[in-house]
Amino acid sequence: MKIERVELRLLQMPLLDAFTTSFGQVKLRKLVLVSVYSEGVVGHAESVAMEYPLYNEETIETVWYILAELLIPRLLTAEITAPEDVSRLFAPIRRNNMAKAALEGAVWDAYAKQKGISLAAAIGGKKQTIDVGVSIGIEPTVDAVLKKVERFVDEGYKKIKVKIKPGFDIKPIEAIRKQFGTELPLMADANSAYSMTDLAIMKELDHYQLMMIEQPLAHDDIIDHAKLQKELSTPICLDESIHTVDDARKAIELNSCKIINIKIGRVGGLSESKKIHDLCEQHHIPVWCGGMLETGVGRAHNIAITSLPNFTIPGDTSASNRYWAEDIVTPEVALLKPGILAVPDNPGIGYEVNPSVMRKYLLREARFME
Ligand code: OSB
Ligand code: MG
Repeated sequence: MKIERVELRLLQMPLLDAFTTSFGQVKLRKLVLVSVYSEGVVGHAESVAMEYPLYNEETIETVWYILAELLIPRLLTAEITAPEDVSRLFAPIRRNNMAKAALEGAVWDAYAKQKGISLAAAIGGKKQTIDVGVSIGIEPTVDAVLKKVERFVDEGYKKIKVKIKPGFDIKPIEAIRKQFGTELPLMADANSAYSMTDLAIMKELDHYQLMMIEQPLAHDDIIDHAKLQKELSTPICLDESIHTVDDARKAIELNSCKIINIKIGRVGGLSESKKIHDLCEQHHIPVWCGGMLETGVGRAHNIAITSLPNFTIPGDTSASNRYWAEDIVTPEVALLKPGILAVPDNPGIGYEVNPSVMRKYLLREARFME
């Protein structure tokens, strides 16, 4: 695969409504769109880093810097035969996984297009449709949460995830269970907002038959999570703590979690995502695909990875209209049936970038050639 050119674009897109987590609020989503030109095709992917280093250590600008100064120059001068070579090429550079994943993902899309197969097929996915859920941020009131849950339940989403933080945890969960019953597939995501001193709150949450509690403790912890898991019957799911297949192996060995959320960006790309998927499958740890407020480009990558068999729990890949008045892809990502997305079978990610929509949100662009 000869990589002839790489283009970076910084986009800023308004969210339909603000998304709030225990670590902060996003109203305008900034992201880096990466396009790789190779032997007659163009592959696309996006970086999921946030504007500030509050979820992980990366930011939009560190992603841009690492891509422009280190990763793209390496890729343009390397001999690669398959996308798996890209993660090996980037391995000497520590972390910066979201930067790596964006470029690796664009190469995967180009590779699949060159082969004339879907990205899902290129990584070994077999599912033709995937069940999907939706993530609901922290809202100003419990009533506002209930309204959102109602809307997404009506749209047929197969899992409802709500964000919690100290002071806004038991109340929304209790209210959701009261209105929607215990059959509703419900989980909570704490984004590292608690510590072991909050054990009493965790034990109270344990009474609500949640599918899982996601990342309750520190972003870099797998020890306390193992202690906490011993005290709870609700499965713990790790998000922030897992960056590599080795992290996943250690967390499984320590019983730090019973479920893993795989985000392609957080783990440095599709190749590493697949390794984590395969390891979890061997250990009977179900996985699901997390979201990072992606445009349709990132959603398409999430759909492709979710087509692997051990993605048995609905993820956060909702339709474009969950966040965007207009998405940068055509067609937009839309539910095939309530709570179900189709896995495209056309070459690559299966969605086209719409240049006129994309240009509306463009803040900066740069082009790199050997
Ligand atoms: O922890 O899963 C998370 C968004 C930004 C940062 C972290 C997370 C999230 C979400 C949103 O939960 C998921 C989505 O894209 O809908
Ligand atoms: Mg999370």
